[in-house]
Amino acid sequence: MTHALLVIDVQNDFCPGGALAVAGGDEIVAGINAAMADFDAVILTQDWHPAGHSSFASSHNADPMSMVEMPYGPQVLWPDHCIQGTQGAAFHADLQIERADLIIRKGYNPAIDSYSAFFENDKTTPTGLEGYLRTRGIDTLTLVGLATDFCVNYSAVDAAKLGFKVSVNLNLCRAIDFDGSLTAATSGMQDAGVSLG
Ligand code: VGL
Ligand code: ZN
Repeated sequence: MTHALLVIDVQNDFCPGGALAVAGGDEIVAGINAAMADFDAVILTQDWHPAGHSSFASSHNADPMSMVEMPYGPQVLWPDHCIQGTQGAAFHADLQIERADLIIRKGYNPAIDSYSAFFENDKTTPTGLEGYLRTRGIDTLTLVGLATDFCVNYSAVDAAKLGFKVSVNLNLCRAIDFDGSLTAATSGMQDAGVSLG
């Protein structure tokens, strides 16, 4: 077994004071740093949107947290966040990014959002992470980070569907919890065979 820690989107915009702040988002950083030594590999994801991204409410003259129908399905419209090169897109200053073997960016395609670390929201365009994991012989993943009900959830479910053995350490995650999203995510992960701890 080769076991990687997959750290999802621990970025300033998802922490208190950020553009899409997740309550308690900064509380998990010390625990994630401490966990890194227990794994064969550490991989970070970074939400990385161009200005004017199609997932931004401001691009549709709509209210943040409203819904829109995209060619690939329904999409939540978010406040502008994690814009490439900004402080909001940077990792939390205390996160030990020097320990990462790989940093994978997602959400850079202006027309498609990407919650999952494996596929964009069209569910078909790969990010390349699967190939990286397989060529390194990584077969087991533990996910931590932000947000439990969006990027952690989508990444965990895709990883399980791809045949990886997947667990989510919920103590080292925090949720947006919008409109029932956390309850839906929890049952979706369980149905996909993700172990929740
Ligand atoms: C995320 C909403 C929009 C996340 C990213 O990291 O969970 N959520 N972009
Ligand atoms: Zn995003």
